[in-house]
Amino acid sequence: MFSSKDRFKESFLKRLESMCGKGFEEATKRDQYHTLGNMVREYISSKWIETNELYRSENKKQVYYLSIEFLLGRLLGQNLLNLGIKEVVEEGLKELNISLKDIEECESDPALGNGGLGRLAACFLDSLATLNLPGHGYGIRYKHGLFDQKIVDGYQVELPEQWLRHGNVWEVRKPDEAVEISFWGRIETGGEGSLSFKHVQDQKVLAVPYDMPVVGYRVDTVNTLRLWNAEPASFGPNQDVLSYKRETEAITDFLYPDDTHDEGKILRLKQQYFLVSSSLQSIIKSYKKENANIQELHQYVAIHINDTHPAMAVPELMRILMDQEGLSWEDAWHITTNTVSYTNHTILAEALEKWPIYLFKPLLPRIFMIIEEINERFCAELWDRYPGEWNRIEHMAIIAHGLVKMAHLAIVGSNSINGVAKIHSDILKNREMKSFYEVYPSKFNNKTNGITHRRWLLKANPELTSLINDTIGEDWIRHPEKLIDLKRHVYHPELKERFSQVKRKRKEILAKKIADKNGIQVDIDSIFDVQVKRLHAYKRQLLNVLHIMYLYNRLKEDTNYSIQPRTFIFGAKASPTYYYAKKIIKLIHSLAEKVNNDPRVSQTIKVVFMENYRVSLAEDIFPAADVSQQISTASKEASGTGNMKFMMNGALTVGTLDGANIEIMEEVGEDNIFTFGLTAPEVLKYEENGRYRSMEYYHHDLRIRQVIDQLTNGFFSEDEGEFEAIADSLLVQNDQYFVLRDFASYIDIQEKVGIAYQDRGKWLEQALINVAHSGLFSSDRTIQNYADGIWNIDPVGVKM
Ligand code: 26Q
Repeated sequence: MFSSKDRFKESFLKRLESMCGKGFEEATKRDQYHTLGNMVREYISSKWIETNELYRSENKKQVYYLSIEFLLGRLLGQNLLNLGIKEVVEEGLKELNISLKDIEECESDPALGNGGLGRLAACFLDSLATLNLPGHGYGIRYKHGLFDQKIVDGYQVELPEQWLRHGNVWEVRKPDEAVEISFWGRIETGGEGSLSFKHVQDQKVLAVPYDMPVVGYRVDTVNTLRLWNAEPASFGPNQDVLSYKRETEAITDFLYPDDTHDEGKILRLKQQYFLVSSSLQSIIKSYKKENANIQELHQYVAIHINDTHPAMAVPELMRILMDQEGLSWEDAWHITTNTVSYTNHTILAEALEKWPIYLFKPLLPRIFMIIEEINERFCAELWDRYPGEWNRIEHMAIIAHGLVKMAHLAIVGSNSINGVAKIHSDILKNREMKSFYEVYPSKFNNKTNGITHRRWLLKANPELTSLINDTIGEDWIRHPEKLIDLKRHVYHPELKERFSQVKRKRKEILAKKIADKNGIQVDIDSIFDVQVKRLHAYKRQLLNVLHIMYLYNRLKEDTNYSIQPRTFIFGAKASPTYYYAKKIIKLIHSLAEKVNNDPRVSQTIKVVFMENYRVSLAEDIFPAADVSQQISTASKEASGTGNMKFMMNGALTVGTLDGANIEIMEEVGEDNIFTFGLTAPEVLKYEENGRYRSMEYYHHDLRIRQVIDQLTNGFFSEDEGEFEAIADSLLVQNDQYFVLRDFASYIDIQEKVGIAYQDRGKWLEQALINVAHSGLFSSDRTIQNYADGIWNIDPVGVKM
């Protein structure tokens, strides 16, 4: 049906009638979307079946990537592209007077993640399939993904997201493969000789898998993303049926909207065990179908846990191996630790997961018993190694002070612990997890993050893709490191000119969106200066805001002050319970109001906040950016991945020496990036010696004093208390993230950016150099590193 555009048109029209019971004229856009989606799904299914059969028959090692989040983004366009049928479809539709883009926009954006960690998982799936690697995702089918953000009067309001409202063409429900999960109850110990454990009076929940195909780029491999849905298992005679139903279904109702600040909610713990237990049961079942010997599990199965959220994979695998497979503790431990590997995504102490025993033990009695045993054996080992060093042992224990420490569990129970950028992995080894590094030096390693260039370049920026193809051919798509071939051409006037046109076109597209949504007219010739990411104090959107306030003041005070016009674009969701973050959103809006309505200032600068930042919006933003703001306090951003998406689309980075910014600088060279601010060792030193005094910066720098005073003196012509909490964070609470300390150097670097932009030719060269070096940050490279260095898996050649 996709072999030619005429064939396609014919099938499409036929299918439209049979699926929607409507003629072509009556059919809505959504009807068209459903029709096309179904055709594509059918096209995928034979490859999917073939892949699964091959995995069964070849019986090679497979990896299972467990993640509480998969931030997929829309799938129709990506699947068409990966299958190599986008052009046929696009042209066929065109002849029917239908725009593919319009159809694509009918798809809801599956937002089963908060930000970086969830999006990384989605990029990894794309790379695994494309590299023909046998790797599958396991996650949760949240009924409601991350909330939709509405801005009302400058304040964030959260609305429930409803991605399943019109169904999901990409999923297949597999009720035959459902498994049962036990919560609550108690454990009866019995048996003679060898102990046995029976979980009684438990509450059972049914986990039903929904499988989604993961299509590799122009290969026949189709891997699986398995998302679990919670349903009632069976209704007992004396049960309160309604409340049981409500309680079970609640487990997969909502994604927790919390990015990095901890919320110890029992439902979240239930979600975690639900994911882990259903996934492990299903993995073991399918392993046992092909393999008689459970002792060899680790030779055929790798289980990766994306942060500590699925860390209960360690005790759960122990439980299955001992209680169900009858293995000894020693054998089970050998297999478990050789199967599980773990990625850490954060160094913020407050984000490290800890669960109170009083929540944990009653909900998961057997799992708790096993963790206690792991802890006792681990502490005994430590005692042998460090006799008498109670403090050290208590500090490293998995259970201490009434808390279960998930990171400690993950480290002890896995064979590999990796950070997500060089500096982050070094900080883990030398500071945050130093004591564990001393015990298990060989477990620690780095895997610098990456992004899939197929979504963030081929799909998001077809204009730049064509330009690259015209310049260096198409080899780079399969081998992204070959983007470096562009480097020979960056000084060619023709390439520069064409790149400039591509950027301009993409800025026009974004400008139109901004005009439609925000009612703000922005200048295409201004610098598009963008900061899009979750709102968090450590990411320092506030530093960006204070700089804009400073510019406003200068432009007001000095009519001769002339700078390159700039459009400051923000996009960010704040966790609904994060008071400070929500205040920053309000502040951005108040500032926009002030700046954009000033007849003179607004000719030079504008401020735009784009509502409901999400994957689909991101695909319009990255290609249009000139400047990428990556200004976290050094040492706090584990890696960042937006930085890579900007770079790949030819934006220049303004950044601190943090996370992967450092590796970006190493790649492009110091001349092609704008770095500023404290370094990580300087920040860590301040934190140790406590010598930072933000008040001194307030008193000694007039520019700082002016902008901070404006937060509380009615400058924004609102309630004077509105931004007091922000001013307090900077002065009364001594500015935890060193905003004032880095303020002056940020102003300097931003001034340099403005000047650099005016040398048009040079700027274009620098942008192209960034594109040329972005191949290193393809998730294909990252996944190959995981496959070789951690999972020990090889490609399986699916050929239809
Ligand atoms: C924890 C407890 C309760 C509820 C929610 C959570 C929770 C949820 C999501 C904690 C953390 C997250 C997400 C973290 C995250 O996205 N980290 C980012 O991971 C990226 C991929 O490695 C990095 O690039 C970023 O630097 C890092 O911040």
